[in-house]
Amino acid sequence: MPERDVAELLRDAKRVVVFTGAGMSAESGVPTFRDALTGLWSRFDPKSLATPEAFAADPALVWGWYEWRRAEVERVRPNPGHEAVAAIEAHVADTVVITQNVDDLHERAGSRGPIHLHGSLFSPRCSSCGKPAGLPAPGEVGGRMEPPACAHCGAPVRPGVVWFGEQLPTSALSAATEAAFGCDLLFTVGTSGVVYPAAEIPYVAARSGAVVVQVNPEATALDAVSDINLRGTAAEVLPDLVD
Ligand code: BV8
Repeated sequence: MPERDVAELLRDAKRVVVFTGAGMSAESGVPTFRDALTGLWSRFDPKSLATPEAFAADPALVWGWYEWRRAEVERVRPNPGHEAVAAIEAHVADTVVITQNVDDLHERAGSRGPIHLHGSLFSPRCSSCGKPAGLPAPGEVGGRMEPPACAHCGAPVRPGVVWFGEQLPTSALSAATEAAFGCDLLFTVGTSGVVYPAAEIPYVAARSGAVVVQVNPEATALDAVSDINLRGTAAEVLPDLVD
């Protein structure tokens, strides 16, 4: 189905879900999850670094990686793909954005309140008592950094993200599942669809009768559940779908 017809589907939709992954932020210059392993971290597999075990073994290595990634995000801007998602929300009142990304580019593009299934670089918390911690003042990043101590209990502060082997926030996952179950059109944008349970979301939408449209320059595991595949990048394809 060409992009023109997808624009028509969008015009007739009652509830839209936009489900995004690392590819959504690629054209802003944010390294995708796997591309973020450069320099000090280039010898690590993301699945080994983004884990509670890695943080317990070497908090400075892991905290330094996230502070470097946060500085990278602060250095860039939302791309036309993020802006098109915010435009969809302005056109279709009942639009829910669900992201696997830990950056704040959807918010900075004007999206009202994306559901962050895997947390955020901007919400560090205590690794022991769980209390929210403030963001450290900007400084030199790129290497090991000792995590700050929690102001309440003194334990190390950790990034506010969901690591491999950790449960997703129950409220985020149930809100996302409920939105997918009730939508009539779901866009999956810039995700390889391999990380669960997040990757379940497009299947929930498909099972409840929604049309699933994938935006990705490459084939992914989600080809299997997509009714329409728009083979292109987020910043190229999405702006053409909204007037
Ligand atoms: C959990 C935060 C259980 C941290 C991340 C089945 C069911 C449940 C769990 C599992 C399961 N099978 C395996 C598991 C375990 C695991 C998992 O899924 N492993 C995978 C690798 C097989 N899942 C978990 O551990 C989850 N937790 O299940 O807990 C549990 C239950 C009870 C009690 C305790 C525990 C937690 C997973 C969350 C991990 N955290 N992020 C951080 O960011 O550092 S995941 C991280 O990787 C990202 O958030 C993202 O979700 C994922 C990367 O995926 P993508 O976003 O898709 O990015 P990727 O680079 O892969 O692909 C980019 C795509 O974009 C590509 O397709 C590319 O073609 C495209 N692209 C590129 N440029 C563009 C573009 N598209 C459009 N435009 C462009 N310009």
